[in-house]
Amino acid sequence: MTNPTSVAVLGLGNMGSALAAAFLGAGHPTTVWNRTPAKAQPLAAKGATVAATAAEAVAAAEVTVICLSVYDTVLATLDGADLDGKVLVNLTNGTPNQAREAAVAFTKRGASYLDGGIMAIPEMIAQPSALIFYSGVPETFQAHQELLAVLGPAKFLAADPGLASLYDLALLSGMYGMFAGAYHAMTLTGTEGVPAVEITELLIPWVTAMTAALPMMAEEIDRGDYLSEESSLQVNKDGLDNILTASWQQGISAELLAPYQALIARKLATTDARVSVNSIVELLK
Ligand code: FVH
Repeated sequence: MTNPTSVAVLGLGNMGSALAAAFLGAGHPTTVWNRTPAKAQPLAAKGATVAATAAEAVAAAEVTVICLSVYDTVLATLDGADLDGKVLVNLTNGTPNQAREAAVAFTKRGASYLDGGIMAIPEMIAQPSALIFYSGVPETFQAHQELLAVLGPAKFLAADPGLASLYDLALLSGMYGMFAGAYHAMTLTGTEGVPAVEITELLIPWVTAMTAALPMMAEEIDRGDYLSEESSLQVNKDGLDNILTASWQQGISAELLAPYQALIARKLATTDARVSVNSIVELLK
């Protein structure tokens, strides 16, 4: 690489360390900073420059990638740093409004701001499966797209800095819904001594097969007509009633699934029972 972009990484937790290692591996001069300095040592051994302060790290690089625990920590960490003319890429998990507020605050101080959402665990960084969403100043993304692609496929969404966080949290919502169902399944069969690993072997192909229904669901939700006949409000209410009753009879809590059943019941109270279960999204709006 001729003239590789210099980069700073603030925050060397599990994810920040993986990001810094990826930049070093790709040949970018990399300065690192962490509140607890010992975490910088493995990266120093790989060629990173260790900064004594966050401000010193920002000053040393063209692009600063931030990966701290929460947004309040990001704001406190950059307090007092000279951001004029700097590019900040904040990959800390947060809400759309936190991203928008950070963009306003850092832009006022002369920085060009990109916010990001990492759809990966640290081991996936620099692999093709490590999708990262970005939003913020489009020209800044274009200028540094190659650098950011070192971390994994980089998808730019919009100039609104809150969009990356919105997409990130939406995908995480899907993940948590799946985990909630899996916890319930493992606990329910566990009442009869079935090991969690045994039911999981059956759960994985079942849940994978069910993802085939998602595009049809999404099209119906976009149309808003709820006329498909595959899966009615009534049949899903009956199924969830059985899950709740069986859970009670087997002596376990159904609190992860009860709100789902309650939402279907609420919709059923005012809607034809043959209407598609996808219509419950109208109650979420
Ligand atoms: N790890 C993951 O799988 C997920 C994947 C998706 C994205 N997340 C988000 O990435 C952010 C960082 O996550 P992490 O896994 O690196 O988290 P930790 O290993 O716990 O490291 C936290 C870093 O934040 C520093 N820190 C915390 N509080 C402060 C503070 N008051 N002042 C300065 N730094 C602070 C901490 O420093 P230290 O404890 O080592 O001194 C770490 O550098 C996060 O938003 C995830 O949601 C990761």
